[in-house]
Amino acid sequence: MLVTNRGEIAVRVIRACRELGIKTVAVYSDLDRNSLHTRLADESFALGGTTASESYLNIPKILEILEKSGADAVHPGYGFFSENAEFAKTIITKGVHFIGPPVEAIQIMGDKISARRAAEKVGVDGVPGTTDFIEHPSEVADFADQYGYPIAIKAAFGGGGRGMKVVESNDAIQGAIESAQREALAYFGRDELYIERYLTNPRHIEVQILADSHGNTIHLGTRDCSAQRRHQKLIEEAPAPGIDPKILNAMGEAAVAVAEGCGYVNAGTVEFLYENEDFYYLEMNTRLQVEHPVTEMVTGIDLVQQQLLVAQGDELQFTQDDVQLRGHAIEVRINAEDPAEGEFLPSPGKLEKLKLPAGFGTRWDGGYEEGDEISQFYDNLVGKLICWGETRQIAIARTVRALDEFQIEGLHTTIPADRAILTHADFGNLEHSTKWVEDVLDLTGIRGSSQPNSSSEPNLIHRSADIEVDGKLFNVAMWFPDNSGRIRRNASSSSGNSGGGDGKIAVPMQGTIVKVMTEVGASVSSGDVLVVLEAMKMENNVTSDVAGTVSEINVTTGDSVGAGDIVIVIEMT
Ligand code: MV4
Repeated sequence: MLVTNRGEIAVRVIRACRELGIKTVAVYSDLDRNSLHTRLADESFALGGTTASESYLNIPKILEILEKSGADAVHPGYGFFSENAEFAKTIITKGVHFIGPPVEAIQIMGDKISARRAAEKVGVDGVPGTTDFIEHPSEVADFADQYGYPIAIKAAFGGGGRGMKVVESNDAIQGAIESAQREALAYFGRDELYIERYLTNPRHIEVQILADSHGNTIHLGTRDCSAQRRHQKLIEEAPAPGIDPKILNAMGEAAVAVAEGCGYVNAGTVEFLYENEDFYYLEMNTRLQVEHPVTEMVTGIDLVQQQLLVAQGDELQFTQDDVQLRGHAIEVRINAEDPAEGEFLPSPGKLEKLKLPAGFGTRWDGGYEEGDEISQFYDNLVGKLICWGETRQIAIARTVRALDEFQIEGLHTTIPADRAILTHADFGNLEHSTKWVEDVLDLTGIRGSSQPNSSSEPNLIHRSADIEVDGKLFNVAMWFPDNSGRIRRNASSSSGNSGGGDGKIAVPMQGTIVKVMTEVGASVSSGDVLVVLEAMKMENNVTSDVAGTVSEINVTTGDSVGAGDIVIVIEMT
């Protein structure tokens, strides 16, 4: 088995292969030479290069290694080429198993409009919307006349919220279309758009599908992925809580119908939006998902093992009636990001210390060991903590207990934010929807470590030590000035303004300039958008916090910028 991925999912697949006696071949970039997935694989081949596009997305190099290794199967993991029909076709054409669905199923579900049509064909309704590309802005206004605002404008070849814009009124239509097209073109190379009525407070519910090549298609229950921020899932759970079992079963049956309708084989996920006791089909993901472990924990079924068995032609060894859900499971994605009071700023670095939790019902799917590096060049997921409990309350308590056992030094993680979510009454009482993390949760004071507000002392190194005083053990946190001569950046606030209203406009995080919205000599007021920054997979407006005249523009479209870089200077009036 050639595993064309990295990090925790590569480790996950390699483990499942080893348990079945399947030899494994890993690939690695220059930065991943000594990574955990290469340490666990039977053989490892160098891809060369550093960035994802130079390495894990380098198809000629992957095919060369496929040839050299003699592998007769390829597992893509998730992300990268996992939903790329051309990649799957290339692999299959070489007589090599692609661990995933048939190419045609990938193609049907890759385009959101054909995916909607495929669902409607089997009687599964999506959110009220169109199944043709938007040809003219007037179509959006006409749709609004029929369904009212808000309306979601979505990229037909998009996913994960990219290229999705919400329109609240007629005068916002043109700008939203242009922004959605820009984002879709930048990310997917396609800018076709379609529209749906926008559900303002839905829960994001998905159904795990498993189908063999003998016509057996079953579902393995639901997952709730509503705790997310800017379309980045933070916490997932199974089964979806607080929903009538009849509705959950109806979602499961609808998902099976969609899978059967497109000739699906292997593992896949059908996504729904749930609001006011009703559910609407959203899209189908033709890959194994990051959050698959919560389904494994409540069903006792190893999904990667099932993928491998299905791919070698086996029939499923259990029927729909055999699938019995027990208890509740919660997954926390632990990313190398500083919650930074809600900014979630990337925090790559070396895992100087990584002590993991353990105990009953406590699982860690991680891609790294102590001493490994979390690079800025790849997804910053360190690993996933998955906890099972007889009830949701026990699962929550166990997850919080396990989070408190982590000892991670050398970089910041999202753990403080994850803990804030899990211990919040709204989460416990199921009063959260997909907008809750961004619109309701207060992350004031929640930062990468409990060090004091670092804006006054931006270069502090956090260390902790066990100190015994009169026979009693204390864990003492300390902060030392970091005199490593790093460049001091302009302290920047959340909206990208410079900290002190001095006319020096800095960006709040690393990213790419998508558009400069002003010019030298222009008069600007506080709050005017000056540049559009693509960061954290979204477009972010960087606004002025002063009034004056633009005197310097230091960037242009396509420039990469770091947190705190001054991009515009304004001569204040
Ligand atoms: C929606 C929606 C509400 N109404 N479509 C987000 C990414 C992709 N999976 C589809 N998504 C959504 N589509 C309509 N018509 C809500 C979401 C959504 C979401 C939206 C905003 C903020 C967070 C979200 C998390 C999950 C789903």
